[in-house]
Parts: sequence; structure tokens; C-alpha cells
Amino acid sequence: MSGEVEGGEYDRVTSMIRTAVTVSLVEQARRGPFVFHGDLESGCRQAAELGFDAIELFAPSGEVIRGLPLRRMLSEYGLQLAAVGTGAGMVAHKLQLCDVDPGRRGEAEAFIRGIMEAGAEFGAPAIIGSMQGRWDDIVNQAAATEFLKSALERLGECATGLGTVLFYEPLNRYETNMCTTMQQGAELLGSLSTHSVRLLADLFHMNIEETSLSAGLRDCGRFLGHVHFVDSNRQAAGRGHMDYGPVAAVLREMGYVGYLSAEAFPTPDSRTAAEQTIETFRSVFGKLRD
Ligand code: LER
Ligand code: MN
Repeated sequence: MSGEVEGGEYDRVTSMIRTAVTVSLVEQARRGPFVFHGDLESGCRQAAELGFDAIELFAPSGEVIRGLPLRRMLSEYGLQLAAVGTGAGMVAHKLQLCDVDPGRRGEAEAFIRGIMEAGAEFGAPAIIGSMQGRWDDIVNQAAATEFLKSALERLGECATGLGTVLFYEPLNRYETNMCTTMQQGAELLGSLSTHSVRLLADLFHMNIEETSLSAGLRDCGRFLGHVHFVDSNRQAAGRGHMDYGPVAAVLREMGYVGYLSAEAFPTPDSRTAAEQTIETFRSVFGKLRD
């Protein structure tokens, strides 16, 4: 979708959809929906062996990312860094952007900024998913929306300064009550003055919340920036009942050239989940590479 949203230097030098696979280094998320857990080199080696273009990294903090041999790993295995998740702020520190306490909101934003800066050194946008938080009896919907919008404005400008973008991810109703559909996400991003925030369409969340996957993807319009490629049961693509034909057709129609990133449970094991993902990608989306 490069070129369709103004602002920032972030622009993809490709005309293809590319594949990524998640690697988590967050101990508290070892039961989370990440294909590879706990070992950066093993994740990179297997991603390369199976033909993925990139990894998506879920790390404990920006500081930890800076201490990793990430540049060497990516170069040794011929991979890109597709994106960096910020959810460790929530799972490890209970930080979120809608916290009633301004100090905690500031800490949440600083945590995201740290990961954003570390990712930007590799051209990788950060993802705000669970860190968006939720509204409740203490912080009502209007107040929470204002907190989220103002944080996205500042973080979007930070992304512009770093020559990258920020991905905002609507989640299913059990994980947030802020934006649960792509339409709500597009309305939120459309109301911002920053042009550096894009939507992350996670097919698992969409399968729960959208009337159809195709309609949800179309609702992203010019904001679509990243896709979490996963099946209906949050297992690897091909291990559930999701119909990827219409998904491929809409992404083609929209001219999507971002990543399809496997954010899925390592079921029955990491290697099999990664293999299944790439097989499904090749059978359903391979022709998009023409
Ligand atoms: C959480 O459910 C999710 O999908 C992650 O990508 C959010 O960081
Ligand atoms: Mn996701």
C-alpha cells in the first residue's frame, strides 16, 4: 500500500506480498500465539530453511532488542525484520495506554517508544496490540479513546521521525473493547492528524469480529499495513477452517504488498506450524508473486 498514505519515509521496495514468522523471546508469553519461542538463532535458521522472507520479533524490551545479535542473525540467514511487537509491556509489566494513572500511561508510551526505536534500526515498524488497553468503570470509553488517540498521535510522529510507521491492531472482544473491527480501526486512524499509523489485520481476530474477512480487509482501505496470517483456531494457516481464497483475492484487488506474518500457536510443534504456514501461503498466495 506504499504511497497511498502520506507521511514518513517508510516505503516498501517490493511489489510482492512477503512472508514472516513470529519469534518470541518473552518468557511470560511462552504459551502465546508465536511460532518460535525462546531462541532467536533457531527461529531465524528455521525461518530461512523454510523460505520465509522475514521474522517478526516479540521481545521483552527495546533495550533487550539492542543487546541481541539481531543484525548478524538477519544477515547470516538472509532475513528481514518485518515488525516488532510491544505486547511484553502488557504481559510482563501490565502497562497499557488507557491506564487511569498518567504516570503509568507515560511508562506504557515510553516502553512502546523504546521498542519502536530499536525496531526502526532494522526498518521494522512496531505493533500496538494489547498495549492499547481497554475502557472500564474507572476510565470511560470517551476518556480511553482520547488517551489512545493522543498516544497514537505522538507515537505516529515518533515513527515519522524514525522513517518508519506504527501498526495499530484491532483485537477481538475478549482482548480489547477499544477497536474490534477494521472499520472502527480505520475510523480511528482517519481521525488522527499523523499519517504514520497503519492497520494490522489479524485474521484470527477478524474471524471472530468481522461479517466477512473480505469486507474487513476492504474496510482497512489505504490504512492496511500488515497482516497476521493465522487460522480460525489460532493455529498455523491450514490447520483450521479459514477460507483463504477470498483473502488472497481481496489482497490482490487492494494491491497489498506488505507481510503475511504467521502469528500462531506452535501446534503441534514450532517446526510443523511454520511448515504448514509456508505450504498454505504457497498454495493460496504463491500466484501473487507473479
Ligand atoms: C494479540 O492477540 C495479538 O494478536 C497480538 O498481535 C497483539 O500484540
Ligand atoms: Mn495479532
